[in-house]
Amino acid sequence: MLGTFRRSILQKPCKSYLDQCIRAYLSTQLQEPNEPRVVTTIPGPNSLRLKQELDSIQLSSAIQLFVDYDKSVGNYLVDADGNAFLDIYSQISSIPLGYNHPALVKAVTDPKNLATFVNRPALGILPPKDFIEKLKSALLSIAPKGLSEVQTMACGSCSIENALKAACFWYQNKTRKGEPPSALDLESSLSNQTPGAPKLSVMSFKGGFHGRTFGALSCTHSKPIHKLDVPAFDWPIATYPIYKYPLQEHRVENDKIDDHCLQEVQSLIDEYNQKGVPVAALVIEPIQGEGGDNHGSAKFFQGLRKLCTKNGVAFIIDEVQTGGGPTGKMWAHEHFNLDDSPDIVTFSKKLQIGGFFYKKPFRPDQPYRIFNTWLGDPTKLVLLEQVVKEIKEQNLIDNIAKTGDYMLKGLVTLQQKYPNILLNARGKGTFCAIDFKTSELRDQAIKVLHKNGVHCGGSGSASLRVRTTLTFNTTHVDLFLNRFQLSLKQMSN
Ligand code: PSZ
Repeated sequence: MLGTFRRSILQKPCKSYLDQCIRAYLSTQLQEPNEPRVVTTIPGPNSLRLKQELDSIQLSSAIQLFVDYDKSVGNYLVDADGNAFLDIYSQISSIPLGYNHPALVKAVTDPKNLATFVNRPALGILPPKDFIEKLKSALLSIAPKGLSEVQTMACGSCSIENALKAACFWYQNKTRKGEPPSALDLESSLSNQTPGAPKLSVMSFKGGFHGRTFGALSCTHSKPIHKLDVPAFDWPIATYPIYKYPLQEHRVENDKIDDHCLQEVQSLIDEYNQKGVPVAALVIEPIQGEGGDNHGSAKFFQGLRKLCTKNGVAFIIDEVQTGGGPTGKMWAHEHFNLDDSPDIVTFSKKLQIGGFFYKKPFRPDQPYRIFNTWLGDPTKLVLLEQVVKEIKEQNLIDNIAKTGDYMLKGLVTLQQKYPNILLNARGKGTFCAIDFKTSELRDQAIKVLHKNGVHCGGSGSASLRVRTTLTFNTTHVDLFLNRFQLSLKQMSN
């Protein structure tokens, strides 16, 4: 595909400046290498030098590597020192097709998209004339069942922020029985007082991650460093089920864990209602991505849907990390066979643009209630349109379901070979993880894997997480498992 496209452009006579740019860019494109290539210590000298330089401008201690994005291709990330890593982390799960995918290069270099890239509009007031067409082809064509409307946003955190606001509007509209807000409501809201700024709460879950902005941060409970020194809402925090693995050997115990967690949700709703801070919304990840790859069962999510309906609570599923195919379905909550859809589903990452799908009653009743300058970015819809086309034409979700099954089997085999180091292999699609006996071992494994040419990351306190693109295939899995086994062997010596 890359080859055909590149050839077709390179063989044409070079007409315009844009043509020249495209040619120059495409002539630098590489094919995926056959395997990782590590030529320096990790991080290499160039990464270290750049990191030092950056540190004179800003805190740079989270930087792992500086990247050569011109040379990175497909599932291979090439760093500033020329090391080519097999990338099983894909920019914290946010690369859908791989680096420099030809369909995206083509869209960006297509003159008909030029004005979209040059002129960033304020989407809420002056959207481009093809905005509806783009929303339909890029977003509504993959909307979760039952959710007919969509609002775009710039990132995951602001999608959560605005989804929470939409839920509060909906809740207060019910409380007012559809009547317009009173003069007192309006006036008191300005000084953060009731009734205009009502005492409402949002339930979230231990270990959950929903972003770092102020409201979202009150729903985030994965690491103290995210929350330290920031005032937080006193909102209910329920227990996310943490199962015993392998699941099939612990059905009865895990079933009880689900029952216990669901009972706790109902008790917290009752408690906060009694306190006069009713629960307007419940927000949860289908798989806790940052908190350690914790998987809730279908039964648990079915129970939550019922409890939310019964108690008049908005049911928000945060698919910022799971949405867009990595679990082997477009939306991870499709694994749960819910009787009724969630009320709101948030997205970002693999979908390139942030936002949320919602049921009609969650549409704000007046303009400017969900609003900001950009409300996303239509250039990301241009990219997403191509991503969705590629997902459909290349059956990428099926690819991930199959590749993921193959990967999980491999992880289980490694876990059996290294029972003193590994446990709890789990996953849906290629959204897989495996635990280490200690967080030190996990951190060491990530370093050794890098030395062996695999770019990866952790989640929770002792998990290695796999977050591939949608083009990851069984050949990539073999390479990863091979390097993982080598790393485990080196760690055991
Ligand atoms: O450390 C961080 O800030 C990270 S590491 C991974 C994320 C954030 N994920 C973002 C995320 C998410 O996984 C879920 C389930 N919900 C919301 C967010 C926030 O999205 P962003 O980062 O786009 O604001």
